[in-house]
Amino acid sequence: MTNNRFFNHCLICALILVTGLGLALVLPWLASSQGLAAQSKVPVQNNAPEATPYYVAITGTGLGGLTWTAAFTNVQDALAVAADPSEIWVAKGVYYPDEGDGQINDSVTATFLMTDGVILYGGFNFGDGDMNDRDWENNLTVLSGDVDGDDTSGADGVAVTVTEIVDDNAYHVVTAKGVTGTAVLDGFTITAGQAVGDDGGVLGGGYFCDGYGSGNHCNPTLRHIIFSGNYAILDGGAMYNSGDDGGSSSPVLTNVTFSGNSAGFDGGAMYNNGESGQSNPTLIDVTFYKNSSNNGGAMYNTGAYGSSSPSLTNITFTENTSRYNGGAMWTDCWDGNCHPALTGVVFSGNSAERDGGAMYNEGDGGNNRPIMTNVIFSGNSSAADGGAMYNDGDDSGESSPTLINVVFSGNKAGNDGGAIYNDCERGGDSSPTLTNVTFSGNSAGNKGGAILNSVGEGEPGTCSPQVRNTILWNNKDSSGTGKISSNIYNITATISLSNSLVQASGGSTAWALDASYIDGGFNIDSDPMFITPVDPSKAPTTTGNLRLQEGSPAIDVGDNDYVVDVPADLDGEARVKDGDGDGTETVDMGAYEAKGYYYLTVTKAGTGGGQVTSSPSGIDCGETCSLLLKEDSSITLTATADEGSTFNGWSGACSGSGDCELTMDAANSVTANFEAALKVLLPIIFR
Ligand SMILES: [Ca+2]
Ligand SMILES: [Ca+2]
Ligand SMILES: [Ca+2]
Ligand SMILES: [Ca+2]
Repeated sequence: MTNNRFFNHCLICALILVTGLGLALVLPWLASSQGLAAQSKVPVQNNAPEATPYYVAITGTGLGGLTWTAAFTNVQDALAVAADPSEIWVAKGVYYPDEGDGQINDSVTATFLMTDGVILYGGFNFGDGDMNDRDWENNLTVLSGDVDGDDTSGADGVAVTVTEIVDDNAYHVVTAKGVTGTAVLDGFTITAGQAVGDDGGVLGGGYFCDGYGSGNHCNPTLRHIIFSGNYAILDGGAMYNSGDDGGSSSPVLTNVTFSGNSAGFDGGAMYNNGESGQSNPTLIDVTFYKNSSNNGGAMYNTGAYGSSSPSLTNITFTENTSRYNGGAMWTDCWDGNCHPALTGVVFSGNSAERDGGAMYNEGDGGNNRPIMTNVIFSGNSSAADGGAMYNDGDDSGESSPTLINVVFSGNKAGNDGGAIYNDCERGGDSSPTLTNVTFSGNSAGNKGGAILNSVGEGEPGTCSPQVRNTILWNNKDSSGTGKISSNIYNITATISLSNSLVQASGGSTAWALDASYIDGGFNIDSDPMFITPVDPSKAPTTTGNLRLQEGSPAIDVGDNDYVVDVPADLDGEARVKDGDGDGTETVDMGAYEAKGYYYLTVTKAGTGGGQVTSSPSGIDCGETCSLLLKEDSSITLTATADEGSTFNGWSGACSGSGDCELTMDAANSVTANFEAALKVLLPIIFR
């Protein structure tokens, strides 16, 4: 099995790099801020050692831990002596929580306990003297729950999936209780936890963060961590954050990967419990890959009677699965308040066997208002409703996300709502606000290839999504493509559309739709000319490129008022550009702003005279001293002095006295300086 194992392990290691690479194609600004490839050597973090660190190495001698040679041979012995503040430096290798003085061998309740002021660093080679020598990705430093040593994991000791766990493993590999951000874990792989015990032992196989109960908290810091192959029989396969019943649990995670974790119930990787309390974790540069559960294949947030509003920045959810709802993420806000903030997030290839292939937003009796900026939903699928997203404003609750610069591409629902299903039955409200969203290539087996809005029967609710600067084109339902119903289907609901490209609508000038489609004006109906269209009959698919070709009718026809606070598009490019070269910057429809046109202006100065010409031609100054040029185009200016003058060089966007070469990534102004030649009066000498 070694080949297979090697391949699988490489998948995990490579994922960090490959993810960055894949994103470079999809979302360059996201990838650059992620910069994962560059982080294998970790620079010195905020705190320099407060004291001589304690050292841990398998090859140590266990003589006090104050040098590498005297290093403790297990992590528990270092934790036992580390006071606040201190650091523990751990060399590569596999470490188990049942090892160390006072530990009971093979005990499933053994756990590494985090405390305030103690920073654990993994990723060293034995003998490394400098934090900069640390290489957490190559010097794998593993905290393993396989206390009885019989798992089928490979030589590196990392469980790729939970199927490698055998017999007794620790209920929680790592535990924290009542800690602040000074409890730091940095540079480890946490694997093979198996939460199958009693009481809390069924939650958080990899990391149990206990902030339960009034006045309690659990807000640790995790950096450069991989959670792989952890299991919980109930919730939170890898990590469970308990802030319920008046407590709070809001850890901060940076550069973390959750891969191959699983839960018997909810939150395959992560469960954030803010029920009657709060759980608002912060995640930056985090990857969720192939995790699974009943609901929320990767992440489950509950803010029932409380709040759960995680902040997610630069996150990928890839190929997570749920047996019921929310293939990647579920947020349950039953009688609570939830406002997850997602910025720079990619949901790709996730699936649910019921509703919400990527995301399920439950507002049942509460207020669930996620804010999603620069998000891609691509190739997700659900067996029933909402191929990418299901918004449930059931039972007088609200589920109304705000979406800005979002793509729904190649998602598929077996039943209704190929991309989004808005459910406002039983007096609920599901009225998302969509600004600069692109829907194309999505498919529903029944109705609403892109969006289905359902008030349903019985006690009616409110479904009235607001759609602006948005493209709905070539989505598919059971009636095929090219109809309004194959894009949007309303069941006694209404939808307002303005400044949008709406297929089969006739546009605002020839509105062809019934009263459930409210024409807010300036809508159009023609092929948006995507660079690579997505075939909805191929959904779920992650292929395609929904940026606009030059000459697209969606360029410069949005309304700038809707993007006043939106500085960038989905590519991180300026959100408003002059895409048609008429000198006015107007926002495009859809998630991507097409390239703009910028003026190049040439000015002549000095006492002399001359001409400035360009290649390609267009500038011939004196006569023509300004030119509108396509963004990123190149132009070369040449100055030629008149007789009796000399060219004295450029100022402004160019310098020197050679040709002026410019790339038009903004408006440019250049000055050519000509000086009159000095008149040399030759003395005439008479003899
Ligand atoms: Ca053991
Ligand atoms: Ca075992
Ligand atoms: Ca534009
Ligand atoms: Ca324009």
